[in-house]
Amino acid sequence: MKKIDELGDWRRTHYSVEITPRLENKRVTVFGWLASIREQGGIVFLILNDKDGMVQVTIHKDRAPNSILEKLKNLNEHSSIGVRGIVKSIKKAPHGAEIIPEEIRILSTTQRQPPFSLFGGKMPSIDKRLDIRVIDLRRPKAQSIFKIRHTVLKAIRDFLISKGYVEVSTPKIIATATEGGAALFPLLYYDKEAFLAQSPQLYKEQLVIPFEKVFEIGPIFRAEESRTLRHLSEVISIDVEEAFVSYEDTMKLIEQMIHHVTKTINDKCSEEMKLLKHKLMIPKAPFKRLTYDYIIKMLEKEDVIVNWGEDLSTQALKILGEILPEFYFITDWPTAIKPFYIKPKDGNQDICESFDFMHGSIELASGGSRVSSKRLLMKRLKEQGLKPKLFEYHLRIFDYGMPPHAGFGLGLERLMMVLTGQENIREVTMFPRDQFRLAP
Ligand code: AMO
Repeated sequence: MKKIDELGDWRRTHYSVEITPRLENKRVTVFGWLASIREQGGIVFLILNDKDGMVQVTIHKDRAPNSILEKLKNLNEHSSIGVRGIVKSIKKAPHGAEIIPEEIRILSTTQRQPPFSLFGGKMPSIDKRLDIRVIDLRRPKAQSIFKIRHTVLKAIRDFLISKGYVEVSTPKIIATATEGGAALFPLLYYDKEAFLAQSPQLYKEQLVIPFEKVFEIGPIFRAEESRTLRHLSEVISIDVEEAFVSYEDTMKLIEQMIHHVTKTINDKCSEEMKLLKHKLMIPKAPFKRLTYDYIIKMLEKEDVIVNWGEDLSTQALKILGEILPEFYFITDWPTAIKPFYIKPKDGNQDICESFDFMHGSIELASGGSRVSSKRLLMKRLKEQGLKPKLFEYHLRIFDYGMPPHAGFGLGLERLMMVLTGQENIREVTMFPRDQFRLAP
């Protein structure tokens, strides 16, 4: 058994990126994981990797204390270690400085090595990486993706809060389906049947009565039967709902939000974007608004037939991705293929005040003006084969002054795919869930 040291009273004084010539001759304590050990002409170079980057620890074998030489025998890559030593400037090291160690504490050793290198080389299948996801997440590319995700979430929160939206949380164990019955996860709630929420839809609509402008960033659950590059069973949804507005206003809000998010990424994540080799343009508003009718005519010219009233097939979306490699909206969908809560158009009940917000072939969000009359909502429920009685808890609210309202739900993972140029939704999800994956 290799000997493990205690953390004891050691605490970090600096992160790797802070070890610069500015600290010349200063004593520092750093922690991290051993990324590589290399020996060259009696000098051992340790590269220590922490959440921010790399630092070099240099051991001159002829001068180093015996205790350090002893420790070297026990070190292997991926061990977590602490190093206390003196900073020396050296041009070739990361950030222009290295640490000459006085003491090393080995805080864990490794039992085995991952089946891939964290710092380049050939990658195994994504499933092999996902099996040890937190190790995979140490790869610089993954670190970049999740730093950008963190920035995106903050930018969205900041944007919505600055516009007066209140952050809410709604139940994830619910009584009825909102987005169609097939994609539901049922569960036993004490002795009753319940479901995991497919969206916060009915709750966010109700919450416009007390708060008028609300948003939620939280999980939604979809029992997707197919394994694709853009579907998961658990997704983070950015849901917005607002009283006294229509879908037109909601589309404008999305434009402003996307502008703010892309600008923030360009300002704050340029290093990460460079590492991902992805260029992100700040899109010009207004984004195109193309009606469903226009889209199916456009597809017909490309020999892709979508019969009026049908959803867009995978093939149709692929073609759209080639013609429209940008942000755009598809508006005014057939009422019959949108959920019961979407408001039919005043002059033509066959189409509704709805939109899908797209980038190329990817649907990022959908939204619309909502039905605010109880009578119409009951009619729409029946038309969609749902029982108004099951929605009694929701319908009763409409007796107390439900205002006209509109909103949208935006999938964070799909937005992240577009923002970071990833093909597989799993790359932008910390612990993806799909039909075949329930762990880790
Ligand atoms: P919708 O069902 O279109 O609308 O979902 C909204 C957005 O959520 C994301 N999304 C998914 N992402 C990955 N995997 C999935 N299985 C998945 N399912 C949904 C997509 C999608 O555009 N209540 C309405 C929204 C509203 O009208 O406010 C709703 O849920 O990005």
